[in-house]
Amino acid sequence: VPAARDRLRIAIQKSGRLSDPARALLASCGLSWRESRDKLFCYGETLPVDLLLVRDDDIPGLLADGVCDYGIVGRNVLEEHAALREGEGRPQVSKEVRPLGFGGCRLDIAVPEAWDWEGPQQLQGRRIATSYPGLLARWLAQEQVDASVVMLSGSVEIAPRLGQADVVCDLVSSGGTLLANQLKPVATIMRSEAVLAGPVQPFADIRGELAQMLLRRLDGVLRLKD
Ligand code: PRT
Ligand code: ZN
Repeated sequence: VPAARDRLRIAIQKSGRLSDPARALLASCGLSWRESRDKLFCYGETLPVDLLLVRDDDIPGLLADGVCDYGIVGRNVLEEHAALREGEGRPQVSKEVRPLGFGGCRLDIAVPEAWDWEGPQQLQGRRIATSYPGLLARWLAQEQVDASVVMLSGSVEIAPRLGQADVVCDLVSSGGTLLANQLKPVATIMRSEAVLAGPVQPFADIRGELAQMLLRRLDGVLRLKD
């Protein structure tokens, strides 16, 4: 059982695509912070809501360990963590609470431009490079395709040219990166955007009230946006 706390802690990406919009969104909810010198921790001034600035990949684990109460992270990262947990037979302790409307992208299968795409069965026996082995394995099982997953933490699109894999499963937004690597998207495994992730279980201390207030403000801001 995690210790009682009287402040909320939200993890956001330290630097990357989601950092600025995440901060801007929370600021428009009326939050402000006094930054610590090392800028890993921002102490909430207007409300007892602090920020932890981390790598996006660390956010699901920080939530699962109860180090943070909420996180702003790509659905792709959150769901990958959930898929790996599920594979290990561990229960889910965090979930998507709100979609946030920025950071949109797709997790796509992309094949060499010259391929005539006939469907997922064409991936049978192939090597697929990805940074999302959990989500890919889940999709392959659903499509009843037996393929080998080559885990790469970056530069996935170059893997076919390097002979490391036949096709890729990677995030796509404009499609420019695929094009530059002579690949074309043929199937979408997941549609993603930034989400607010939070606990499955409600808070048993004052954080419950803080969370309700935060969500109320967030809903107001999100409603104004669309
Ligand atoms: O340092 P840290 O680990 O925190 O950052 P990171 O480099 O892992 O993450 P970052 O900032 O690149 O991405 C954070 C999140 O942004 C992702 O988890 C997605 O939810 C979301 N997002 C939205 C994207 C993209 N769009 C995107 N295009 N993440 C990555 N990309 C990549 C894509 O894979 C391709 O290689 O950007 C490249 C360019 O994409 P195109 O299609 O526009 O050419
Ligand atoms: Zn990352």
